[in-house]
Amino acid sequence: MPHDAHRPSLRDSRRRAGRFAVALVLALPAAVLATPAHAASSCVVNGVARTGPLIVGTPGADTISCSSVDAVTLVDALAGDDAIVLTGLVDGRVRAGDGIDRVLLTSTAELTDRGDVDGQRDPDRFEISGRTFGTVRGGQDGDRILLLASATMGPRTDIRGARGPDEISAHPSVVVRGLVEGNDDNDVILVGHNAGTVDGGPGTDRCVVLSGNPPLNCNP
Ligand SMILES: [Ca+2]
Ligand SMILES: [Ca+2]
Ligand SMILES: [Ca+2]
Repeated sequence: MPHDAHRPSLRDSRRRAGRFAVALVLALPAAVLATPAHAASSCVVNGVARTGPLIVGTPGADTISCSSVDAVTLVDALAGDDAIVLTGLVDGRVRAGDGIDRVLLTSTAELTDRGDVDGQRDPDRFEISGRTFGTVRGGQDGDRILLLASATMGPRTDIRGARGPDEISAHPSVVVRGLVEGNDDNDVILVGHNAGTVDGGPGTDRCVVLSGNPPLNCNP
């Protein structure tokens, strides 16, 4: 039958198409592997370029700026009153160490949900303008964490004053998502719209929430 005569060639072309699809799928992982998932860590410590996985300051006052901190990198400013400026993706950990530190997360920065920034000992100051989807901890002592107008938060954002009487203050245009928590001691928390959780924690805390979910564990 004439139809039968056509069948083998149709089967052949289908088989060829199938082999091509298999080849394409097999080729994909190699192409994906050839492209790095993210850029390597890139910081400048007191004017000297540094890369991961361990980027350390000195026991004195350092100036550290990072355009990328990958997931396996620890940036540790050590003691001294350090200035840390984060301008790009922060997927790893940043520790300010002892001393009165200043940490800037600029408008071009993104702290991922794995990223972790800790002021550690002494009263530190954080100025946050970027996308903040990970953890920011004031550390010991009375810290000041400021979320400026362009800052954004996500469901896994975790901003904690930790120990000491802290102030966490968000610009009214910032929508709070995730968690803002004062933790121990008498904290002050000032936010605009709360779509997440604002929690004073232990102590006599003063919380001002303009709209959204009411704060927890705060004194009126
Ligand atoms: Ca230092
Ligand atoms: Ca510190
Ligand atoms: Ca508290």
